[in-house]
Amino acid sequence: DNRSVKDAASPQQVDYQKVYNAIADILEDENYDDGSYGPVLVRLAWHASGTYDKESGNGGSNGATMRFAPEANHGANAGLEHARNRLEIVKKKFPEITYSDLWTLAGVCAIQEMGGPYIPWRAGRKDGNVENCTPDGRLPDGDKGADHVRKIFYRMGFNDQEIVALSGAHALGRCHVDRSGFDGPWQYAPTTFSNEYYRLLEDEKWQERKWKGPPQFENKSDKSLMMLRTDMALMTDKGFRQYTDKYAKDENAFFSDFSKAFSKLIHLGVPTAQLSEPVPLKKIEDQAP
Ligand code: DDH
Repeated sequence: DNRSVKDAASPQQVDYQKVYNAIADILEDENYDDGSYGPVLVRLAWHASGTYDKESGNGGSNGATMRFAPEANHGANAGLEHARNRLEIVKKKFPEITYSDLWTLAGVCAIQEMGGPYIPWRAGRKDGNVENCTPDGRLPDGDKGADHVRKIFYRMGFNDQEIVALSGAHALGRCHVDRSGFDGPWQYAPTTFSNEYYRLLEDEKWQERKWKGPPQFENKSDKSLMMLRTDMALMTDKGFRQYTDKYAKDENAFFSDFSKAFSKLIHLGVPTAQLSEPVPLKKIEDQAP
């Protein structure tokens, strides 16, 4: 009886703008963190995609393998259950969408709704199974330097300019002691997408924080902001610094480069033949009332 083997809906059957709007609806929650699930949804899209390895071609957002225990339990993914659980509300309303499309679409929605640029997104990712989980260690560690950052991102196929552009996502959200061990936000308005991250990197004085936790930096002026060692590398490494300078001065250049690099990230490893044309996904504020 092949009626029990239900084919996944073809990408055309889903109204992605409706899914987008449903995600936009569940971003805010005054009882969660800084009042928004936006930042953790962006981190979910990034960690689902950033496992890509260009040599073997495995990893990446196709598969949504973070649903399974080995990958869900990787240290780098601590706390992402908050994002995955929140998105169950949307998955229940739109069971036809795959998790891998939903998680990447949620990242796009969160960035756009928090004031970021439009991000081109294509549908068509398929969900995999537990055998497709990637080995631990593919995502970056915050307590390391420029060499480590390059090794991790070159493996995905990114260059120095794209690395610096992608890192601007740290305008959003914060570190949580019970997730990564690190503590605090990178900027004063952590639910607003902007180039503040680069500006603060360059304009604040940063010193090592003296505490029992892992090595991180704090701003001298009021000690309420943080930078990881990997963030500091974007200022101290010559190859990275030219782009940090550029994005600190020119938010339009940052938005444009971030949009391209983030779009590349969330399609890594997805066979082109599987993907739809880019789906126009309007911000709520740009939709007719
Ligand atoms: Fe990140 N990130 N990230 N990050 N990230 C953390 C939080 C967030 C690194 C380490 C951490 C990217 C790159 C790097 C976001 C997006 C992106 C936390 C704190 C650590 C640690 C987690 C916690 O405790 O909750 C390192 C290292 C790198 C690196 O490049 C070397 C990139 C490329 C992105 C992206 O989206 C393109 C976001 C958003 C958050 C905030 C999450 C939250 O819950 O808030």
